[in-house]
Amino acid sequence: MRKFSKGLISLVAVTSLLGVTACGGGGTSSEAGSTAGGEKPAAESAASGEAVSVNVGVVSILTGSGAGYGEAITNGLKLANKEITEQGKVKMNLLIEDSAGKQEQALSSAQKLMNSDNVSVIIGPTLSTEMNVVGPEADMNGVPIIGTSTTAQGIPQIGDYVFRNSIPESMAIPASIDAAVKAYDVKKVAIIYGNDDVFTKSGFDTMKAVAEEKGLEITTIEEFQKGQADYNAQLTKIKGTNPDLILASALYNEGAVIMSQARKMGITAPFVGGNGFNSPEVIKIAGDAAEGLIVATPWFGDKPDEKVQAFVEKYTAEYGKAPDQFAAQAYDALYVLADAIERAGSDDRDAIRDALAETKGFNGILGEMSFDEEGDIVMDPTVLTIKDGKFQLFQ
Ligand code: 1QQ
Repeated sequence: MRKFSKGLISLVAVTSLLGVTACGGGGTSSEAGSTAGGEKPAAESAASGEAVSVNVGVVSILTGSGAGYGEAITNGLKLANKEITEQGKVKMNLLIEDSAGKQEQALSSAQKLMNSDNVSVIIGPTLSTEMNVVGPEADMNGVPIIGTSTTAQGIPQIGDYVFRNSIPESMAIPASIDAAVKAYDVKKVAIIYGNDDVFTKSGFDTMKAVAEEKGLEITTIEEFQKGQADYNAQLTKIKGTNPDLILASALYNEGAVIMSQARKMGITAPFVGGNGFNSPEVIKIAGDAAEGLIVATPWFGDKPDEKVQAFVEKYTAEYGKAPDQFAAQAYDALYVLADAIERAGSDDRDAIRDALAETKGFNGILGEMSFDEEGDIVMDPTVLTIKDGKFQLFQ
């Protein structure tokens, strides 16, 4: 890991943006947004008029239990890449590898991309559990890596080459608990979480901290493992403590089954879920039992915003279904990367890393985003609920 502060670089970028604006020249905009920067290489590539060509590795879940996330992510990336290629300034060759949601496979996929395919940058992997092993390896090799769905605490802090454009659980969960507590006059909460996954554990830490901060009584804390099919023991315990609200930190497979079994047992308390629940797969698996789930997310597909609606239309036409949060985050991430590559003006790994770190005020379909000094994203979440089989604004 090379030690230099992402923050210091960002500061330089702001200064440089002011400089560019004051001169009225150059600029560093792409169709999806503009950021600070405007270093020499971008000027060179603009002058030559040639598209910068870059090999981009993608590590995503294409098979196995989290494939719904990976399908949305790779769809979002492919759509963005098609548009970016047509714009003619950056040409990205996406090399997509399956991680199957497993640490070892994610690591070997990333190693192949870095060492054999010689990619300049990696998008992914899908899970924080995977990023915890892939991130340090990419950082050690000096390969910039962008998580588009990794939301556990500490991901960008892995190293200077590690970024994400997904909002952390620590930003999403306080918003959703806050809204639920106000709406349902909550005094007592039960918590259930997966104890063998980096993301679900991190979500649990935040849920517990927020509940304590708000002075809520935690009636019980229940744990489960990935792939578990029967939650009778945990739910019986929860039911017995009669909570006003259930906080669940789970990926969609386990989360949807938990909701479904809870409703069958006659538990009526509303659920608050973390990022793992922000998928239409929850509705597909849990059906009516998914109704009333409360989540916070930077993505809302019904937002009356021209850019959002154009994306929804294009995505739906291409894939025959509406995009979810994971598709939207991946789509924005590729535009952020294209913008950085354009400013870097080359496929050099360090130049791309530095340009990424300079990203400020990028205006994408998720709204305006910046990386903070540690490479974490700064953005406002929206609180949604599942109503009539659809994610809608929670109000
Ligand atoms: C993480 C997550 C998951 C929900 C990604 C699919 O946020 O593992 O960090």
